[in-house]
Formats: sequence, structure tokens, C-alpha cells
Amino acid sequence: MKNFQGVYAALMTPFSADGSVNYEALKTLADHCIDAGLTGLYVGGSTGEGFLLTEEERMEVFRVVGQHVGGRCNLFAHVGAISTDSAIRMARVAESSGFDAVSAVAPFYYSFPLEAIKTYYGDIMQATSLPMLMYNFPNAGGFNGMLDVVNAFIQDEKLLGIKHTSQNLFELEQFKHLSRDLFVFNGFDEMLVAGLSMGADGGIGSTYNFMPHIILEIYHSFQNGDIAAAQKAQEKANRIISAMIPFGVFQMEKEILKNLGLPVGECRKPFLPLSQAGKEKAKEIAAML
Ligand code: MN9
Repeated sequence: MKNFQGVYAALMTPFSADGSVNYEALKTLADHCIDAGLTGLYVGGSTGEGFLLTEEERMEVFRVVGQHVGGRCNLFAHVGAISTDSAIRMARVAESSGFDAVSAVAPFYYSFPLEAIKTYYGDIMQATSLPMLMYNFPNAGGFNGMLDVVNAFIQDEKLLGIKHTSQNLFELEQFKHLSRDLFVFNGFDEMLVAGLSMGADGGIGSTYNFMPHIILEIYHSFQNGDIAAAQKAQEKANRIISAMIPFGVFQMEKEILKNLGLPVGECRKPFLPLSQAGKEKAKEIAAML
């Protein structure tokens, strides 16, 4: 198995003024992340507004990114959906577009029983040759049983690991110490040092789109054993994230990117447009980067 350790941007999806996906800006943003030295891209997830795209749009995003990147970095496709069949259709496109792995959040809304969730993952994993990075995000889907799901597939070579978007770092450590070594990625950027110290192999995050250099500083300092430097860079990241939260993290990220010369439009409804105060704060943050 390829070594997937590292730091991945949860790639934003740019939109044009008319609301359609802006594929040219998508390619530019992907290049910006790769040129900054990130390990790879996680496409079509929460940050990519994956659930606000139609299935066909998410597939087209995979095709465009896959073709444009052409092997320059690792690629994960988030194919998670409420419908297993929809997830499978998207996984097949991810496979034919050159992605390294698929990822999926557990099916949500209906409070499916554990057995149904296991079957969902098994069905997606059987549908293509790609390995699976299970997306553990209990706050969003309300599902808290990912450890059981992961254990059910621990012998399956197609299980690559977990994207762990949760403050429960005990659970992160548990994922890392099962009977087989899995790749575990920290999902909350504001806790990257903590996640790494509990054994994470890297991180996947939204703020990596606009501050990859700070994220890389955290990651490389930690890897070099310079924990003080990693903490210092984390503090820097967290002052920025704290300032963003009151205005909406994704809206702020898009506005910061615009201020950095990478216009990616606004978030899709029902995300609200960014307030004037948010725009001013975004400008301030961009000037500090
Ligand atoms: O996937 C992102 N998760 C969500 C990663 O947005 C739900 C994070 O990067 C957060 O946006 C970030 C800010 O809370 O940590």
C-alpha cells in the first residue's frame, strides 16, 4: 500500500456568479494547494460543499480534478451520500478519474442501524478497486459507532483508514491501534498538533486551502520533533480560525482566498452570504498571511 501520510486540503468548490461550478477556478485552486507543498486533495467533502452539489456536479468535479492533477498529488474523493447507489455511482467516476481512494461519511438523516451502515460501506468498497477512507464526523451525521464499523472491516485490505473529524482524540488513538495499522487523519484543523500527538498520520482540512504554509509548519515541526514550534504554528492557525468562526468558516475561507488573488465565488445557499464585518475581517486575515 502506498504511503498516504501527510496533509491534504479539503478542497473548496468554486462557484461562478451565476451559481454554477467554476471549473477553471477549481483547477487554479488545486494548483495553488499542490504548489504550496500539500500532500494531496480531499475533494467533494464538507468543505467542498459536496452535499450542495448535484451528483452529476460532484462527478464532474472529480473528473476535472483527476484529469488536471494528473498524478501530481494524492487524491481522495468524498462519495458519501444518503443513498448507497448514488455513492457507488460517484465512486466509479472517482476510480475512472484517477483518484487514489474514496471516502464516505456514514449515511445520515434516517438514523440507520449499525448493520445498515456496515452494509453501505461494504457495498461501496466492493463497487470499485479503490481503498476506502471512512469519514468519521459524528457532529454532522449523528453517528457515533465508527469504531464498530472499522473493526468489522479490519481484515479487508480495501480499508485504508479514517478521516477523524471529532474532538474525541481517545477514539482517534483507538483507530490507530487496532489489529492492523490504518491511516488516520485529523479533521479539525484547530487540533492538528493534538491529533498528531495521539498518532494521526496527518490531517485533512478546510483552512489548508488558504494557509497551507502554516499547516505545513505544524506538520513538519511535529515530524522533526520540534513540538514547541508545532504548538507555536498551531496557535497562529487558531487565532485565525477563532476570528473566522463567528462569521462562518467556509464563507470566510472563500473571501480570504479572494483577497489572496484566488477568487472562488461564494458558498451555495442555504449558506448565508458573508456580512460586511466578515469581509473586513477576511481582508485583515489575508493581509497577515
Ligand atoms: O474537514 C473541516 N471540517 C468541517 C475538515 O468543516 C466540518 C475542518 O477543516 C474545519 O472546517 C476547521 C474549522 O473548524 O477545522
